[in-house]
Amino acid sequence: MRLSEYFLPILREDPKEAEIVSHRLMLRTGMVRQSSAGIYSWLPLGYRVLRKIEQIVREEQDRSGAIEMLMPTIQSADIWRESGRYDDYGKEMLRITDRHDRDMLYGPTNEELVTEIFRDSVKSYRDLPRNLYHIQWKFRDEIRPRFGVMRGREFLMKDAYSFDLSPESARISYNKMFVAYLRTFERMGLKSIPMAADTGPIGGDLSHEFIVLADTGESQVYCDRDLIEREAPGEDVDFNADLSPIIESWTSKYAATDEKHDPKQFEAQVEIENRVTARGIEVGHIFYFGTKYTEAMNCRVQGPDGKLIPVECGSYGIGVSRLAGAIIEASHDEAGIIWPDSVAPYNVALINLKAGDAETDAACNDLYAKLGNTGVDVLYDDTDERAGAKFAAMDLLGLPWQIIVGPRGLKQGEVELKRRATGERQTLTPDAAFNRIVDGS
Ligand code: 5CA
Repeated sequence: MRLSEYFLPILREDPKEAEIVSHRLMLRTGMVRQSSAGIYSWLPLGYRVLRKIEQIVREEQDRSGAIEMLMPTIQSADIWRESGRYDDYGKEMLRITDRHDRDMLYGPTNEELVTEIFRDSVKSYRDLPRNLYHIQWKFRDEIRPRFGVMRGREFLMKDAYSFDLSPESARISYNKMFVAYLRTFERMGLKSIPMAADTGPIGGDLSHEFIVLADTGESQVYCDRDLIEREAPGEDVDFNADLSPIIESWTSKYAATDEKHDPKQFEAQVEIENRVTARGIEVGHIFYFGTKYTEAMNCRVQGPDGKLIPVECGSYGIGVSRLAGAIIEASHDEAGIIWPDSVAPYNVALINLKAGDAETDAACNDLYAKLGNTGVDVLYDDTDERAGAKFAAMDLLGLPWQIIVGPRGLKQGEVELKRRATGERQTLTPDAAFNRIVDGS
């Protein structure tokens, strides 16, 4: 993309309303724009990041055996009356009346809707287990939307729902999501920590939150240092194998807890030198709630003996739009964002120091075309801004690589290559710069 043709409304000043660094940087780099309290437009640069995050989430859900679908944002109140949650949900639910005076709502989550679909489509034990997920906008009328996309009213969530015949089988489905989550966040360059959690309005008796450590996190967490230093399961993990040893190693030997729980228990488990107190951002939350919704909504399947069995369920959420903010919280410096390669909106910032100079333009055009043809996404600053402003803007945007091309270097046949994360600079030929980027760091 040529900057001269792009839509990138960078702000020169720090926006006053932003209390935390990710919100400030997302507004300054023109990633998002608030349209009402807690409701955002994703401008072109931000939308690219959102799609990359979404794609990683999707790939890891698919790998674990979950099946993608798409449910609507608007739901009928009837199914929420059936489950008993219509009144419980209170003011957080955005209620809508259609022209026929029917009660509708903008879905804050989808347990009811997916249970209704499953109930009406699946009759036999032979069709279980299944895990259905979608990536769809949700609405929760939060009292205090804040921190930009981190606590919005409208936000993008991945929510998966597992359907099993027995509690043991449901536990296997839960474990698959647990491992998929560890892998998902690791691929985004995040250290996520699973923490035993309360189930709140979703219900049930087994639940974990996945927390990313960052100074501006909303909750105080205590965790074992070993947990922070552990690596997530690799690509070779077999989702059909018994995953309980992996889950055990992340939950019992190591420990994490938060301020809502008794820190005494944590202190009993974790030696003093290993105790870390930090702030955390909740990027995912998984629940096993058994037959809570299926009993209320009469979702049963016929077992091998012909008897009807209520289906065992869990639900599994990831805050897709919140992750854009969480990644910035975890990866930035004074100059701006430092995008991990996997979610960067573009891989390379190509900076032309003398737009209009025939030789410089030609060298830039050549690199732009070659990188583009290799599938490397380039944001090409072909404008006639002064060099200092271009450098500051590109550091602010935080793309993983910068190639700086100017007439003086080109006289020696050279360009400069900079790695944003480390600040490391190298002078080399355009071909060598190209090769280094294509080969990876
Ligand atoms: N039905 C379950 C699992 S699908 C559920 O709704 N879980 S949840 O309430 O914990 O939400 C799942 C994830 O969505 C959270 O972990 C969080 O990352 C994200 N999330 C929740 N509320 C917001 C919000 N107001 N703004 C941005 N992200 C949010």
